[in-house]
Amino acid sequence: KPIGIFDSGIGGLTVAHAIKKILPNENMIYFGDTAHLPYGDKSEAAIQAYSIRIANILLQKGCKVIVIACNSASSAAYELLKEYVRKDTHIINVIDPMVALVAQQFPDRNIGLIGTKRTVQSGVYTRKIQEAGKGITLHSLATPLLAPMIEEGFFNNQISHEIIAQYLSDPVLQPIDGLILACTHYPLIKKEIGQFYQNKMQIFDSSEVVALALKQYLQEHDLLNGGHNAQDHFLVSDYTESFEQSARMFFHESVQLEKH
Ligand code: DGN
Repeated sequence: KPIGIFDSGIGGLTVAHAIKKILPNENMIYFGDTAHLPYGDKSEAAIQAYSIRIANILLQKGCKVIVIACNSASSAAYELLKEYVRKDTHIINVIDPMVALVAQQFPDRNIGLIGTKRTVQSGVYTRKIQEAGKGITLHSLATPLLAPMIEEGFFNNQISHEIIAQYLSDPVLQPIDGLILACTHYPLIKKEIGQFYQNKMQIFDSSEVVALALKQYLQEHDLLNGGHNAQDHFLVSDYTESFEQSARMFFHESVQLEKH
């Protein structure tokens, strides 16, 4: 049975890539909701509707686990999806593993967070960090230009440097001892963000922790795939060249997109 992974576009490929690295034998179905990106500015109701549609497709394909590889969708639709799929399949979001990691590593500190408007306005990280009870103060800033910028292939260039510097200079983010990248697109600009802080800031991105959370779940439930010829499928709601290019960059040249 495959693992289903979805995002609005290419952001979730960072999570999918980390998953394939530690779980190479797993079959993967990746869904990029390219017809509806970016999710970050959409209403909660819209993201919930998109997520249910995608979950139905992934369930039809027999996925044993669905990873919501998007913070905006995790904050808007995780509770609903969990309720919707009930016992059929397990849902993993990108927020809980990150909160657990930060709570463990940075108790009593000031932590910054950047993400989409949907994620920041939802207040879900603030609530979950508080619930973790480790005395962490969260300083959150919505950075809505970043995901579309990355989706268009603008990173590691002068334009991205300037936009990133402008956002990270915001007073909301001072002073902080670490920074959460609360959008799955942002690992693609992690290096630039690190450079802004002269590589002296601890930067948390969710791809690896989420992959580890998935591995742990599969192990505990005896769901690991024993086979060797793992196959990956890439579904999109709209064909876009930029998505295809990114999927090929993260995976292999032979990636074929299927429209759903
Ligand atoms: N990658 C998504 C996230 O983690 O929030 C959404 C980015 C977007 O669609 N704007």
